[in-house]
Amino acid sequence: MSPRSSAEKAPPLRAVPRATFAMPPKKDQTPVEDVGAAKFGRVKNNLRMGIVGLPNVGKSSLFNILTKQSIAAVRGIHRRLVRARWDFETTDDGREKRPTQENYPFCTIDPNEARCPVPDERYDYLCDMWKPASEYPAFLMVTDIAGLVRGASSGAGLGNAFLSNIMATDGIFHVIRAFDDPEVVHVDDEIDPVRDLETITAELCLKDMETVKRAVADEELAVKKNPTMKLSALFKSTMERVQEMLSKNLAIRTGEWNTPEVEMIKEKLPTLITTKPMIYLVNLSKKDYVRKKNKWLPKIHAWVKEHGGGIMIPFSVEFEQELFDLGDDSALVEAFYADNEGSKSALPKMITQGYKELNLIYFFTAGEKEVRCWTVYNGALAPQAAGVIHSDFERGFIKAEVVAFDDFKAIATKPSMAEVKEAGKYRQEGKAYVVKDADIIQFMFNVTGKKK
Ligand SMILES: Nc1nc2c(ncn2[C@@H]2O[C@H](COP(=O)(O)OP(=O)(O)OP(=O)(O)O)[C@@H](O)[C@H]2O)c(=O)[nH]1
Ligand SMILES: [Mg+2]
Repeated sequence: MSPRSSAEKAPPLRAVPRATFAMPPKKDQTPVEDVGAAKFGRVKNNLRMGIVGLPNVGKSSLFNILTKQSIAAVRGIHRRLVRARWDFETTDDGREKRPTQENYPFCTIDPNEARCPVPDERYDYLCDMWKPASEYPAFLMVTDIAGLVRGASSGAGLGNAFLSNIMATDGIFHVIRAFDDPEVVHVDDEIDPVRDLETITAELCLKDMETVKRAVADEELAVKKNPTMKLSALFKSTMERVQEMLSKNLAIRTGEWNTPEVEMIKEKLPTLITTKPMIYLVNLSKKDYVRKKNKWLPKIHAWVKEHGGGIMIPFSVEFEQELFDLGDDSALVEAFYADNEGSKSALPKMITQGYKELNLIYFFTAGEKEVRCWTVYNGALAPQAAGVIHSDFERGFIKAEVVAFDDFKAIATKPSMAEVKEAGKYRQEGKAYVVKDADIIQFMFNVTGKKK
């Protein structure tokens, strides 16, 4: 049987949207660096970020905007695709039928979970080039979590329930309130984002401390029961260091750990919260966001730096909401930008950074039928990447035909690989190939081989 290619045998897929967000400035194609806490992360392709913070800081408001944005992006692409092929459906009285939220259930998985399209101009470029029948961007999964209060680790508020929700995520968007509004009560009365950072960090560290203590007790019990076993020096030293950091309110991800220690933490303490990557989102008033000034920003920045560093993204629920409410009327949007010193939405940056912190990348498949982003963890080998499309592709993997997006863009003038092949940029890669971000790939596979 002759080998088949992934383009011939892709499973049936539905048309999904392309992000309509503005793109941040394009960076050069340097390899993705190994980011922060990624070393503690799970090696999985569907990872999620959870929105965490004190009550009333704007978590659900942010989540709702992200969800509405995603639905709007879906609508936009739907309309574009449909228009390209046949007239847009109209209602009995001749008005254009608007796709409704119910048509796009995949944006909101449940009331607390959204799939946010990852904005990427490379993907847009491929869609514009191929004009495929269906388009499928990469998505970042985001979960809204209820507010955490002081004492949550010992059961205050909904306490442990929140913390177990956080445990189930792979990365954290930590929302911090730096907007003042007498109408919106602060749990601790006064606005003080640095105190809030301390409160949340302390709760997360306390919860982790509980996890470590339990793990140590379990291990000691196992040794007691089985005299042939003994606590390894690595176990003891790692657990001691973990406890030492937590007792000082320091997140485990910010420590310097060697590979055996990382492995030990992953094996014995898989549910730690403070190993997860964290992005700090500072919710400002619209006024402060636009003028890029707020008295707390330098203090928050200093705190983050002292606590192991991390990405801090200022944003404003108020600004995002107003911008979103303008819809896709470009004249109104331009006027809004002009009125607000050219400030743009911070949501695209949140999504792309979230994706990056989770150590995820995507490769493309591109053809007339479909242009699609496929998410893999950074470091995935070609057969594993093939397996994301279909398990047969991984089982029967023969080779991957690969061109880097930048090479394709520089060479191809039409939706075909012919020019790229001629220029010698169409590579044949085998099982040991590590997939790179934005590779355009076609897999060759043969499934007649025995199941391994
Ligand atoms: N003025 C102002 N109000 C905001 C802003 N962000 C959120 N709010 C208001 O703050 C209140 C609480 O916002 P939510 O988004 O529900 O807060 P939350 O963090 O999800 O709160 P919990 O779910 O209780 O933990 C709402 O009345 C929002 O309208 C903002 O940027 N400026
Ligand atoms: Mg909420």
